[in-house]
Amino acid sequence: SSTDLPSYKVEFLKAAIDGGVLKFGSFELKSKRISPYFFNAGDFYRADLLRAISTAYAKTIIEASTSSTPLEFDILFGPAYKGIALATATVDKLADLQPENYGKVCYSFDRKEAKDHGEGGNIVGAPLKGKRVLIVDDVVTAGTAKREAIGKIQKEGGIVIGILVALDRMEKLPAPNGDDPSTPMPSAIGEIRKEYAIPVLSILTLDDIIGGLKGKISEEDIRRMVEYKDKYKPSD
Ligand code: OMP
Repeated sequence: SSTDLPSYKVEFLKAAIDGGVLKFGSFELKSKRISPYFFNAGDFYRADLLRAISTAYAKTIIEASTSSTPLEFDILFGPAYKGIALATATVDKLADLQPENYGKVCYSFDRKEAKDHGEGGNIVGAPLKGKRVLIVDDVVTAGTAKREAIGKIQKEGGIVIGILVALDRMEKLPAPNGDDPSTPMPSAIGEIRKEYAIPVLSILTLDDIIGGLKGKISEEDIRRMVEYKDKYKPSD
């Protein structure tokens, strides 16, 4: 139930529902999967909602940093475009909450199109070369977008130490045979963890949403989420 979640996660989930960021219906994903729910982090554009998500990211980072595997980083990297506002707001929030630890943390993001005049380059914000970089982004489904971000950062000489997303949809990698749901495949997020040997953290998982929203949204929406979860459940 929602009472098992830390209060900042419950507040974040509430903001996502109240702000219409989390929607129910039928949505085609980047992976072509048809999902009964969609989480659009681009909809956190109102001041109170932006604060809700930057607070939740910052608290997830702080919580992870007091655990056995502290997250030590120099730069929060937000992939363009949605990640730009998220990384910038989160850096500000971290410095607000813990100025001693995070007062000098930097933000950075990529240009969608390389600039060939003026200062040039593919990155806006802190230069990545030789720096420890934590990626902040919206959602992981199949993991494709995160692999692209890691590639861009490594090309600039940055060291990716982890990924933080708002939502882990808990889905499996796409199967090579046209993503037939009956083909067993490992977890998309789990494969990124293994392949790059980095932590991948999320504010919420699909299980948190299902648990947190029971009794708060229609039983039919819950049933369709559970059914979808089962359909794309990882084999590991
Ligand atoms: P993968 O690259 O398949 O992991 O998809 C993740 C991306 O899909 C995110 O960065 C979003 O651009 C988009 N997305 C959402 O924003 N919210 C969702 O609930 C689902 C997706 C998606 O298309 O899978």
